[in-house]
Amino acid sequence: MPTHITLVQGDITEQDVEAVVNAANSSLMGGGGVDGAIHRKGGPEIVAECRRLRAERYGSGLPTGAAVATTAGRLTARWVIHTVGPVWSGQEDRSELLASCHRESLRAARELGARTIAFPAISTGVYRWPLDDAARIALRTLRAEGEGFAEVRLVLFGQRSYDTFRAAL
Ligand code: AR6
Repeated sequence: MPTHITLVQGDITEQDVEAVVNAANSSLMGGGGVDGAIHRKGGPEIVAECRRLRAERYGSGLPTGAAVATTAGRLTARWVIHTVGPVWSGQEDRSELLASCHRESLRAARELGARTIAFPAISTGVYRWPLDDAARIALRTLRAEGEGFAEVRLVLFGQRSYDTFRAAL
């Protein structure tokens, strides 16, 4: 069965899915963009669990391309999957790390038994990855690896992101 991928324009914190993916940084302690919005709306339970994960498993931080799940606190979702996207580099090809974020997030969600998952456009904000390239990598990876999910949703913030992903799809 092909992966059921949907695109919506909107806010990742308002999605009625079981797992939402956070475009985090390796500290897992929060930040701006998607990360800030998720922690603000999800409340302090999320950062409390992140702090525990740091202490117990990721002393030197969550590596780029890896993913780990926590509670979703007050969000509608059941879980937040935190992943660390690569910072865009014009010199070095880091595509495999961006693909890995998508693959590892699906894996973490699958392990929890989630059937629906929503992704933001990882690395395309603070980390400056060009939207069209990020869209191709995200869609290719989700299509190839999203088997078994009832829905894999991409949540795009703003018209330009949405249009770029729509064209890539
Ligand atoms: N819902 C959906 N998409 C959003 C939302 C939202 N509420 N807010 C922003 N976007 P970014 P990154 C879009 O910067 O590039 C943080 O400080 C945004 O327009 O959130 O992976 C972390 O702590 C962009 O297209 O993530 C890290 O330090 C996309 O989401 C760093 O930023 C991703 O933008 C991670 O940078």
